[in-house]
Amino acid sequence: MTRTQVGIIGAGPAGLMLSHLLHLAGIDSVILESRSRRAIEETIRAGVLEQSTVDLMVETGVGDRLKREGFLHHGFEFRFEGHGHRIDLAALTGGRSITVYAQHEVLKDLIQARLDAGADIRFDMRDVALHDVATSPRITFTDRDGRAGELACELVGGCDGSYGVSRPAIPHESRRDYLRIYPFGWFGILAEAPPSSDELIYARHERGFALISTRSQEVQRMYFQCDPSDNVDNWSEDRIWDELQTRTEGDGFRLKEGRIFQKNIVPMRSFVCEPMQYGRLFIAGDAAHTVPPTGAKGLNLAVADIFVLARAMERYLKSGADDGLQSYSATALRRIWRAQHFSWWMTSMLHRFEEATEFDRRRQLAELDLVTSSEAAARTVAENYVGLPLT
Ligand code: RFL
Ligand code: PHB
Repeated sequence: MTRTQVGIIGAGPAGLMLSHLLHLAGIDSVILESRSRRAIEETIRAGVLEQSTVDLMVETGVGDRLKREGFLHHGFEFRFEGHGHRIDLAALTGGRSITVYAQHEVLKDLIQARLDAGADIRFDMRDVALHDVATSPRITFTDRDGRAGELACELVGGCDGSYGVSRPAIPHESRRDYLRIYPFGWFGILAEAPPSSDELIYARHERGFALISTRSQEVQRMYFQCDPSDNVDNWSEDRIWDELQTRTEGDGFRLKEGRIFQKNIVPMRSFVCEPMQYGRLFIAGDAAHTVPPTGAKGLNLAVADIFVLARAMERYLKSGADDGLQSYSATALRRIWRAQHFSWWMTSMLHRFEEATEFDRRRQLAELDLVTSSEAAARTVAENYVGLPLT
């Protein structure tokens, strides 16, 4: 049996950041993770970091590589009806911006920092299960050699993503789930090509949504709306490029094409679990909520939850005061619901809905016209996209 102050399930952005912030406050934690370090460091997911995520990483000493290798973007483009319209994030938000830096690079930096500081991170753990979370929590697991283990802790950080064991450990009668499933998914690719644009492009087209993002001067990340039950093998390179070129055409714009070396399809959901706590268990990040990726909020929300949770845990463990822990869920949920609204709004404004009438389509275009021609409306988009300050 191992003892620690905070037992953390999951070594994603939420779990690693929690362990990192607790360590800086002098608090011990152990992370139990079901995947291998290599799998975590190679899974392709998010790419956009809000200003406050970047600031937190830099201020807590894990932002050196991000500062060197991340791409600072001061704007992005909405593209519809064959024309691009720039949203000047910096001008509209008093100088705030976003940074394009892949999630797995954030994870590499956090894992390295934790291991350098002597952290106990256990990868490849199986059968992770929670016990007695209402009173004195224990976590049982099977390690990579097949041996049973047990971790006793004062508090638990449930940071194990959408399909983990933490959320189900909150009894049904003590929580409420809110769910919306969208009738489409995103087809994502990585391609060996130079950037086609200096900034991200969110395109609305009669054939559906497309997003042009980037990873480096040599690798580009792009997505297009698809049937969530489609199979990536139905899409040849030529078919993918035709679709992306069509959905982004206009003003003489052409995407620079190259070899596609990764393809995947992501389903789209909006989900919130309330409250995000039960007894001594506190869930954070995707374990508690999911947003469709259109607002680029998932990773950033996970970090924002942890910013609140780490302080509350520190206060409790150092002084016994549990007011921060008691209000964790309510504090985090305010930002979460605003991000839910923004992500839903961006999704509804940019995607093709099969059941949409001609009226719906004209209204959708009028909305895009509004956010690209009214400074007040553009500012609302920009403030939400760069993210609210951490409080
Ligand atoms: P994670 O990253 O899913 O990490 C959870 C970890 O827990 C482990 N785990 C377990 N460990 C032990 N026992 C168990 N029973 C376990 N079950 C699971 C998992 O192996 C994993 O390592 O959750 P976390 O930390 O809350 O982080 C959330 C973010 O990963 C997620 O919100 C973002 O990736 C969402 N997202 C984006 N977010 C952004 O902020 N900006 C973006 O540009 C952005 N783009 C995206 C995205 C997500 C995407 N996909 C693939 C869903 C683009 C895509 C395509
Ligand atoms: C990405 O680069 O992966 C990305 C960018 C913006 C989004 C979602 C994903 O809204």
